[in-house]
Amino acid sequence: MQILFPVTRGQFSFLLGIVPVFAAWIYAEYLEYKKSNTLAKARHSDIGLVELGNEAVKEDDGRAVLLEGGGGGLQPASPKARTPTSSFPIFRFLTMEEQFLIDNRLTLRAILEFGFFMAYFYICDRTDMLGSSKKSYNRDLFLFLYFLLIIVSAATSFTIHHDKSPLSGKPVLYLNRHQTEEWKGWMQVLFLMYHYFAATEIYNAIRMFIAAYVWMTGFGNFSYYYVRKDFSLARFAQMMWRLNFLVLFCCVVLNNSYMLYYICPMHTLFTLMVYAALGIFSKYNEIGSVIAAKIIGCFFVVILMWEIPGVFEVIWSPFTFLFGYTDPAKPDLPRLHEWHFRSGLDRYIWIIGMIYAYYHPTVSSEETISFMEILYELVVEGWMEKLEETEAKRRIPIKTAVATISLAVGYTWYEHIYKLDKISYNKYHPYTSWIPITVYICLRNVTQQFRCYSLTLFAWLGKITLETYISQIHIWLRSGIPDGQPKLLLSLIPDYPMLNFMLTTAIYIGVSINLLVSYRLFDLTNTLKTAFVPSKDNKRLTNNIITAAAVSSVLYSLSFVFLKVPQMLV
Ligand SMILES: *[C@@H]1O[C@H](CO)[C@@H](O)[C@H](O)[C@H]1NC(C)=O
Ligand SMILES: CC(=O)N[C@H]1CO[C@H](CO)[C@@H](O)[C@@H]1O
Repeated sequence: MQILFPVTRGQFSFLLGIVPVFAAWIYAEYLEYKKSNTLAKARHSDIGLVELGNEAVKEDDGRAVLLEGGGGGLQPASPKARTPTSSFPIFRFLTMEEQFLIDNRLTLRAILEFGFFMAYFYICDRTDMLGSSKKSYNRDLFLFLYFLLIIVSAATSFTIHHDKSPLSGKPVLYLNRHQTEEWKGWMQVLFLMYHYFAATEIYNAIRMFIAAYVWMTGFGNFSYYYVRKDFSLARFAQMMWRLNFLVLFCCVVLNNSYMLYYICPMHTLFTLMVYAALGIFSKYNEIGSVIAAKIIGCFFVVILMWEIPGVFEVIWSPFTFLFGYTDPAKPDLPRLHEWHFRSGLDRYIWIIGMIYAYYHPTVSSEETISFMEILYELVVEGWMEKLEETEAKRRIPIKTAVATISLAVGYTWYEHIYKLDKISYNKYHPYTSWIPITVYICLRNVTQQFRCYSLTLFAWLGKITLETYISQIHIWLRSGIPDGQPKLLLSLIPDYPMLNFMLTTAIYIGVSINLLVSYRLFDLTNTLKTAFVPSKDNKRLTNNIITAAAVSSVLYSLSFVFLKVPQMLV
């Protein structure tokens, strides 16, 4: 195996960090094994009873640590461990405190698993151990595979949901969770296949899908923050963690820029914008005119940043280290070009998502009646209610009208906008992407029945979009060089493209699910932490952040020494 690029400091730090975790995990497994052995022995002997009692107490202690410390072992629970140094779990880790290791065995294992996947990414994309092949596009094959998946998923996972909406008890609303996840799922499949087969002819559709994701960012996050009103630091950290954890490690291990995975910075930015829009003066969110003002404010910010030439560069140039990107294939473009282009394409659609969320029935609650809501209720909800309640005879013409108008609008958009070539389409995209999204939403909920159906397979794929998006570049496709666009395919079975497609896809989906699980494990510890010690939460979070910063800088300096010294000796 040949490593194609010199090892960077980041990569070496990662290795340095993972080795002690590995050692600790082995030791923890050993301790656990020893412990269960003693327990088993104790059970078989009479004199062991006292000992058994002691063990049981210890075990309870351990559980307390787990609950209180959220598995991250963030606070000592046993009196023995309550020394000043051990308030930072990192010290307990470094001193290899036995109880700590036993309690956190599963976390250690998750970290290792994660490290293992990162190593696999590296082997696939940065060494010549596995082969690569060229992409080839065949429309027939592309459509065949896609429709095959739809048929399979319809045949095996067609589900009818009978849930009622929690607020009103009315039957399923449009845009319920199943629907948005399914929507994400089928878009994601096309998006990935577009990359795999280099289906350039559907470029405009892919732009649309990304707009739809960003729309959902606005929609989902607005609903969440509007209803839950949870603007805490913990929630914020979880959100950032969810969006950027994997991508951060991919950047370090594969020596890539953040912008190579442009979906992540883009969603992070728009999520932050929604968070800021609702978080600032959040006390007044109940007042309709405040929300209206906030939405106008969002438009204003977007117009300022993207429509006035030069402003974008001024605002973002201090962050070039983070958002800069140079494609090795196009080295002449300015560093911020990619960020400007990608974020600019979907600059408005998240606000549209917020507006839709505001008017979504689960969000607008009965107590807060503003002028806009009264208007809305009169015009749309009253109308929709009538739509559901009048007899089928009257309902059908109205629904047919809705469907016909939607189809007509959709068709007009398709003829006049979608069919444009890539460059002119991109010019219109920011201002027109709301049209097909609205058409889709209307068609998706024409009837109550339609609203209840969903394809679980797609909904399930919709849950791992972030993982599949990030890992495709390295373990399904292949970029081959740092910051390179994935122009090649990973080839495990040379000369058998379809078989290879099957195998790499299976591994790829498997890894993506595992990555999601490793997130979840961390998530779970976070949830536990928030649930069990809300008051001390922020302190721990800060502790964790400080620890993370300290550990990474120590590792980074160490790797600097390790990589420099041999060079100086030579
Ligand atoms: C907020 O948006 C991000 C990015 O799309 C998404 O991952 C997250 O689930 C959203 N949050 C909520 C609560 O919907
Ligand atoms: C036919 C029907 O009920 N369509 C509704 C689907 O959801 C959109 C979202 O706002 C409504 O506008 C439609 O009336």
